[in-house]
Amino acid sequence: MMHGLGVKIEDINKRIRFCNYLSVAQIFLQDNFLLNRPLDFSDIKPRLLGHWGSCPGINIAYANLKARFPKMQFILGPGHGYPALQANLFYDGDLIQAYPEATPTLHGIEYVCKNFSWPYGFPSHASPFTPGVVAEGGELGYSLASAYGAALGRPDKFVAVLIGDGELETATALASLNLNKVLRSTNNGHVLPILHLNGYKISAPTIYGRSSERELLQMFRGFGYDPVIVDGTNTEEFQLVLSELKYNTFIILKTPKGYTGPKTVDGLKIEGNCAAHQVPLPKAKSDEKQLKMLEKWLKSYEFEELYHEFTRDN
Ligand SMILES: Cc1ncc(C[n+]2csc(CCOP(=O)(O)OP(=O)(O)O)c2C)c(N)n1
Repeated sequence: MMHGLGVKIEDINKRIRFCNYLSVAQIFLQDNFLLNRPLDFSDIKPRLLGHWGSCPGINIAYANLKARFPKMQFILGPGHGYPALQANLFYDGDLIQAYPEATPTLHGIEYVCKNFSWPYGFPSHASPFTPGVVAEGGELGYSLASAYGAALGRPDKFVAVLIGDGELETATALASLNLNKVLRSTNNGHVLPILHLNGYKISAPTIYGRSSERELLQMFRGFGYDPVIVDGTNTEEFQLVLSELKYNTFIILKTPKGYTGPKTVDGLKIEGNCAAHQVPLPKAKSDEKQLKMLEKWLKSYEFEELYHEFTRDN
């Protein structure tokens, strides 16, 4: 059903599920990509390498932004959520421009998943081999400055930038918050900064994750923004905020790190914790229990329905 906001909330949620599934599949699977048979140890990649924790928030941000601003330029602070970025580029048919095998078919899905973090395949981080990627990054802190730079002298541009909450602890990112004062003229494009508040870095909470909402709102107001807190798990709320953007809106996007992934593994909290940062089921290739957890996790996205719609519509 078309929402009063002019977008289909259901379609956005489906896209998020699609990209979450593909993110997990890229990290773990070397075969059985549609789960046509029970998952087996031989389906799992021999070396599990990637970052899950950031992916769900990236998928939420990308899907919501694309629905409202199809021509946006998207800048991703921490580039290690690459399975999510790649899933979205695949979904939109952007990846195929550089990789002809990334077709909207089962073969395309196999190709993208198998080649993630694979010798001579796709790297585990955003890189210059990725269509649309200008700077490889690696060092946190430059996303916001890059966004303002991209909009400079380009009134036609809409640049959305997802800044990691760990990233915003760097001096560079913090100082870049002042750039809104330089870019106010009408000759420049619109920059929409989004703080990806998933609460954690690699192995510890972030400062902003432990700040009160009042502290956060006051901080961004102090820099001249009009901050608004968005619950990333509520697509309707996100779309409402996107429909009412002002020139100085600053979105604080809250999602639990590793949202929709395993809740706990061997008693350790994963979802909503730094333990979700990289690979949450590291023993999936040898431990029966973890393999079953992975299967349950993948199945939770009900990918089959999405896959049929995706291959039919493209
Ligand atoms: C300047 C700099 N310092 C430290 C690192 C190491 N590092 C890589 S990822 C990361 C945590 C990033 O956390 P956050 O920005 O919150 O991203 P998330 O994965 O939670 O989305 C750190 C500290 C780095 N890449 N660059």
